[in-house]
Amino acid sequence: MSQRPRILITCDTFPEIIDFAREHFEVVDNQGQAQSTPAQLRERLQGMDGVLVAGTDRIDAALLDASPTVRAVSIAAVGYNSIDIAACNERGILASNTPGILDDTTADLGFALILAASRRIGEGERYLRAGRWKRWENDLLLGQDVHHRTLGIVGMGRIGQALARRARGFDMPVVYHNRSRVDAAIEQALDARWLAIDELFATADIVCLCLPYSQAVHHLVGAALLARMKPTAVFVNLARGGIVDEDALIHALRHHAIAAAGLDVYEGEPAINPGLLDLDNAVLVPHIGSATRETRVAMGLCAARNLKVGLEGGVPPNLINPQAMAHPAYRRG
Ligand code: 8YV
Repeated sequence: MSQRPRILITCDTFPEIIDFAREHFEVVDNQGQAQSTPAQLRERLQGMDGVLVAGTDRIDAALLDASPTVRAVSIAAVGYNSIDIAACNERGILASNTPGILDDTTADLGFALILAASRRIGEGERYLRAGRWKRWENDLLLGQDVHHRTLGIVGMGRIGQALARRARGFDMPVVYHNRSRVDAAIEQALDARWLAIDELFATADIVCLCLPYSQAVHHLVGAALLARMKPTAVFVNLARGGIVDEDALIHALRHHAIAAAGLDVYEGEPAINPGLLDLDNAVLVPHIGSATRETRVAMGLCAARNLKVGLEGGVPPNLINPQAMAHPAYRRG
């Protein structure tokens, strides 16, 4: 009988995913571990054929060299900036992700942040819980309207489009920036207008980042783009912390150069720039864009299925790097 592939699940997941994995693989499931340290990851990967990772696990060339049996890396996330794809390509290792599944859940959180930052929900709750609400005041916690305000979406992929669909219910004109314009049919359906990025920052009342991270967009949003925003504008980041120069954002918020921000992601997460913590006009949540049970289970199962197909010699449905299959180092299993 041929041996079943061995896989490592790097950290806590749901029983549905463990059950699926056990049907197909020999599994080291690591349950009870919120996260593996890099040293643990290196040790646990010894002898593994595949690995199911979370976005917090960094998969780089050195780790792959130290884990020569690994043939497939599957991330339970849409963003895969934590995986060195070029290093996977050069070693014939398949990499896959979970696109499509979390779009609506993440766009829901986007809207929650837009509303919370615009209408000062966090501030209001802190004020009330601190026992500071003594009387009705005409100008208590005045915020920014969301309805009929112009939403600027940077990154018009699946999540950006899901956000644009929600904006229609709030009667919001939508402008967007994307490296390439989306199909005219999509622009028409979403009633969305392409703008150059600096124009978008100047035009929009609410700017929301929905683009994938790459070195090319590192600190894309810094003092120059923030300076283009209106003093009443709201900034939301659903994408990756590294796209924003946090010191520049803190400066803009502290000096009320913009009205507010809603952030799900941070450059050094889970460490938070202390300057952000002092700001009353920033709504801060801990990278929970995809965090509903249904969506996280669907992401985990998708990642496990990608691994199964890849380790059986097939093309994973969400393969990121077809180049790896053409590489002499690719091992079909
Ligand atoms: C993940 C995300 O939960 O999918 C992504 O890219 O940012 C989140 O949905 C996170 O990366 C942990 O895996």
